[in-house]
Amino acid sequence: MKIAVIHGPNLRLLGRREPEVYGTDTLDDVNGKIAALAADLGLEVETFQSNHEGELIDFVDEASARVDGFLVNPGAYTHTSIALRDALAGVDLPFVEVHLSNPSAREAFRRRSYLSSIAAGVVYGFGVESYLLGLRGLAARIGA
Ligand code: CA2
Repeated sequence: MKIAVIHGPNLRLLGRREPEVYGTDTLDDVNGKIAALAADLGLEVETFQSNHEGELIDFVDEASARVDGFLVNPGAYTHTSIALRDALAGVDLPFVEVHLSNPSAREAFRRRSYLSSIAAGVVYGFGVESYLLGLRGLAARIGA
């Protein structure tokens, strides 16, 4: 089984700015922790980050031919992108939405997610552990 991890806009800044909100792990650190757990779970994993909505949508479409599910931190597109929702709905594979912070405890505009109602599950607020918990959930969901 194989999954793809998608990091949305600005997440390449991880560990370099706003550590009080997003922690001190860099994106490479996060990807390394995901890769280690994926190996334990017997999963293949590939990762993708983009600051561009269309690139994220193209990746969902292309990767859908070779993966069994997605672990997605859509960043700010969580709160704005009907197009990313449509892309994930259209490929008919399970995905888990994860966030480092708890968006519901922040500004009001972060309370709406266009993705959560079609996600297999959501994990918010545990820093890098959100990705690892989400990966475990996704693995169980795809029967890995
Ligand atoms: O908590 C999360 O994981 C978010 O998806 C992060 C997004 C934010 O727009 C969502 O509401 C919640 C922001 C990602 C920006 O990442 C940065 C990392 C370090 C420094 C600055 C931005």
